[in-house]
Amino acid sequence: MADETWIFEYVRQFEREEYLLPNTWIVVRIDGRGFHKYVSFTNLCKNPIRLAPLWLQARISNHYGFVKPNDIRALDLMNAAAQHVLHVLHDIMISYGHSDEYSFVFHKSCTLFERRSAKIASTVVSTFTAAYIHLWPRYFAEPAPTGTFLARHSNGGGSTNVIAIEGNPQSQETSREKADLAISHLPTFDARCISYPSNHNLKDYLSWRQADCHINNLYNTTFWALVLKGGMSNTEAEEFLKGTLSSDKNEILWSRYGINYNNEKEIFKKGSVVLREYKMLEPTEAARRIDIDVASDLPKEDELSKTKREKIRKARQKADVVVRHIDIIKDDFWQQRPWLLTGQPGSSV
Ligand code: DGT
Ligand code: MG
Ligand code: MG
Repeated sequence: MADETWIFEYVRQFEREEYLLPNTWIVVRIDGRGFHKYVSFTNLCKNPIRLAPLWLQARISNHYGFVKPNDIRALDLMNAAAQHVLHVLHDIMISYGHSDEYSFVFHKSCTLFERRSAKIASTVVSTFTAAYIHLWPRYFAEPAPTGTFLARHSNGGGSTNVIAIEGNPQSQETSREKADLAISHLPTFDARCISYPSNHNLKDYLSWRQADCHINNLYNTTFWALVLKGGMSNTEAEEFLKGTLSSDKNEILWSRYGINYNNEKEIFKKGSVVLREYKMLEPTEAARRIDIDVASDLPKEDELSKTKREKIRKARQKADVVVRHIDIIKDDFWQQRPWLLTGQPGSSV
């Protein structure tokens, strides 16, 4: 039988590969599938009777009781899974995530899997998902902390009709029951590869994701304040916010509920950046040394000597992979961290 495999081998000809363009940045964006199903309304309100219709509706889809508008456990878990991906795949220079998504950026010079799109995307997403599932119990063993935005602001706004799990033993119990992952509701992620030809395109891509984080978070924060503190229905809050600008939402939060949006946690407002940490350059020194749009690149990996390749791999392996909640839109971010674009590991911190 073994000798006759050639009879079947023609089937290989049906396989098609997409090779990503050489010398372009490869971004793999992963996104949670159906994550709205993990959200709970029940753990947010001390007055479930008033919100009964909402509550009943939510029970249908809610499973793990993510806290609205942000569940720090869920975000920390996403970040830990992303850190693991950077530890495993040293060609990734930086990643950025918020909500249920993460973008992983491979250096232009990367030759991993001969730049085959399907191999790269599937390796990233399965590595991320495996870590997410493995680490889940570490982040969801405890009920959500009560320091979520509505709880923190419940005094300032003079209103008391909101959260928290702490004040609602029933919700606490429900939350514990839901800590274990159920086979019927295992979190999964999809993935796609995109290649960007210039440093400028790459920076704009990441800026776009961070701007999206800001817009969504401001909207969600205001929306849930109107619903949970202001007693509006979902539809009423949605209508109310139609056509409003960022400044209007900031004003609504402040004047109605005493919430200063600027004081919200950075992780909620800016999302999370995961990168290898080296010694940062002073902005002035950095500006002299690097023009971010034409930053010199490493030669293609296969053009480097084996020794040089090994040296780079080891330096990347040794570096700490850290999580930061900072502005990545401004040039400063890139100028202080030239290794992100050049691919040359910096000096250790
Ligand atoms: P998809 O991606 O098309 O399969 O559908 P979804 O449901 O994953 O929707 P998507 O990715 O557009 O939006 C992310 C959902 O995840 C959104 O409904 C809010 C939810 N989510 C993510 N992180 C948190 C969190 O920390 N707290 C809460 N309450 N919800 C979150
Ligand atoms: Mg999703
Ligand atoms: Mg999403």
